[in-house]
Amino acid sequence: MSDVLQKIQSLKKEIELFEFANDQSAEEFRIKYLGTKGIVKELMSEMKNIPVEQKKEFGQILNEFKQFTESKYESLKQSSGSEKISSHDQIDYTLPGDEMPLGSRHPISLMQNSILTIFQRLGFAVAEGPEIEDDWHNFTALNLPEHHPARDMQDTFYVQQNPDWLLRTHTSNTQIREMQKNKPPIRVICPGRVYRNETISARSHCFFHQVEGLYIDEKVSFADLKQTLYFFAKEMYGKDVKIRFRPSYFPFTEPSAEMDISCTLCAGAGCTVCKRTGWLEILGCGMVHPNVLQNCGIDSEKYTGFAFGMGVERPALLKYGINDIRLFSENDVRFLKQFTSAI
Ligand code: 2NM
Repeated sequence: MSDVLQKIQSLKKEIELFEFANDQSAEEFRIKYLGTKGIVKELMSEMKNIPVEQKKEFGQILNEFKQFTESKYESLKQSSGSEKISSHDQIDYTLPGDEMPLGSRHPISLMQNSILTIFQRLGFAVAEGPEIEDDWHNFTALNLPEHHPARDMQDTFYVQQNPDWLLRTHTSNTQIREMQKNKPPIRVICPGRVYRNETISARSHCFFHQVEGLYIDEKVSFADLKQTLYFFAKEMYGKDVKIRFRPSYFPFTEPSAEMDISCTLCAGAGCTVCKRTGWLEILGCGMVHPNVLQNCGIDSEKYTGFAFGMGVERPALLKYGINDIRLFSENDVRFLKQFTSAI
């Protein structure tokens, strides 16, 4: 019996010193001391070895030990619970959240979107087409004769496996596809990336972006072309901008013209950007050649139309004061994060 009493004494000391370590401590304590295979149960089973005359005394000691253990368990449980509540209380919900890094729109997208928005307001629908195109949609349909220099290997990237395929050299392929698909009136604006086999420098790249427009209906005239593009220039570059048209040549339009705007930096006085001319060339345009309409199944006796095309990189360089076109495709985040806008 004294062996057992000594054991109980040392167990009491052990239990007294039992410390809360984590949420699992209370449960570990319960299993060890109060569980069905725990120490208290084990001591109870000692009863059968105790002489009859000592059973009453042992029973009392054992009961007292059990209560002692149970109250320690209760206090452990409570302290673990209160610990939870206090760590919960320590969270300050008024603190600002972690900042989410916001991306920024690419300057080419910004410029392209401002161009598109102006024409969308005039009733033009945005149309997109493939960057890998066949010879017919990129050249033949556009009235480019078989041996036109633009088809030269030096200007066009051809697909090695099939030389009938190429990387489009302008977005006009999309306008051809729109004319094949739809009946007039047709009013589309076609943005996208185009490719030319050119040496990469600060001024030019082997790929760049264009926005081209097309309007076909009965009685569309050069006056419609001029007013549409004049409206565009004023919306894009400010109401005081001046425009002028110079005669030009494209195989797909007749007559053809180039449109200049008064220099946005010196307002026409003459500076290094406009090479002292006071003018900046911003787009090419013209009345769609009857051959092009016929190639797309549109009756050129009944319908006429105008078309225009402009690059996106040059106006973006001008607007943002950038001096190297290669920055647009280097994906340097220090460059890209400087451009912010809602669209
Ligand atoms: C330009 C200049 C002039 C043009 C013509 C066509 C089409 F498909 F209707 F024939 N699309 N784009 C065009 C006309 C493009 O870019 C400088």
